Amino acid sequence: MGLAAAVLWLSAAAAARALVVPPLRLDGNESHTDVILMRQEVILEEMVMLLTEIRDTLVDRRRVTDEAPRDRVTDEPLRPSVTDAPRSTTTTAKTSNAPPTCPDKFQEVDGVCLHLASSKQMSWDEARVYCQRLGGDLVHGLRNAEAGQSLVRDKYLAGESVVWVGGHDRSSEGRWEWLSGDAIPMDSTLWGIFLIMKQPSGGKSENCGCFYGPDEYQLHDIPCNRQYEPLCQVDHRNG
Ligand SMILES: [Ca+2]
Repeated sequence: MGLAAAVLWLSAAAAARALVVPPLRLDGNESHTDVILMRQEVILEEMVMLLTEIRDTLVDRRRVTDEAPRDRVTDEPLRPSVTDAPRSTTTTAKTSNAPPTCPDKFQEVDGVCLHLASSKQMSWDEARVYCQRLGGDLVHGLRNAEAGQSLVRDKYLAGESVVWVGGHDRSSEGRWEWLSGDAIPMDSTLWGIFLIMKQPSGGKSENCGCFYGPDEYQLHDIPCNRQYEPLCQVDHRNG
């Protein structure tokens, strides 16, 4: 996601405005080190203010969605993407009329057996274990991920949650792949944008994939130890 990078970028702009630094000593003979420390303090104050604004915005959005009547969720139209990227391959979740072939707790979405563990917060590794105990793993594969994206969008209002998916670049930094081993192309329409940064943008500190609610559940990279809900996938019982 690159939050730290975003904050540093914005703080650098703020620091550029903070060219007038008050003298640290009464005699005005502050050292070069003193001036540098003062400017660093200004930058840190700007960073705190920016992070506070981001936190307050997220809290407000969470409060609005929490207060929304749940029976309105399914009537909520899909909102336009922040990226305006084409979503031609993303469809609304459809439940098959065919006899159920998915194991308990799983539902069929566009031919895929999926389970969204709502209200269960855990790390990416813990999420894998959770899904494996149900006989599957975190959702993986482009088609399956798109079905999962539809499920999450239909279940939640935008911005309400963040969901783990089975994409990562742990094997080789910058080379994203599904747990199946299939590559996730950098130009995939699944990737979203955080602030001004096209995802993935977190480098070595962000190696796990999630569907990020504030960005219409587009794919983002994020630290693997964050606590989110698992989106599990399992094979059909008869397939
Ligand atoms: Ca990475």
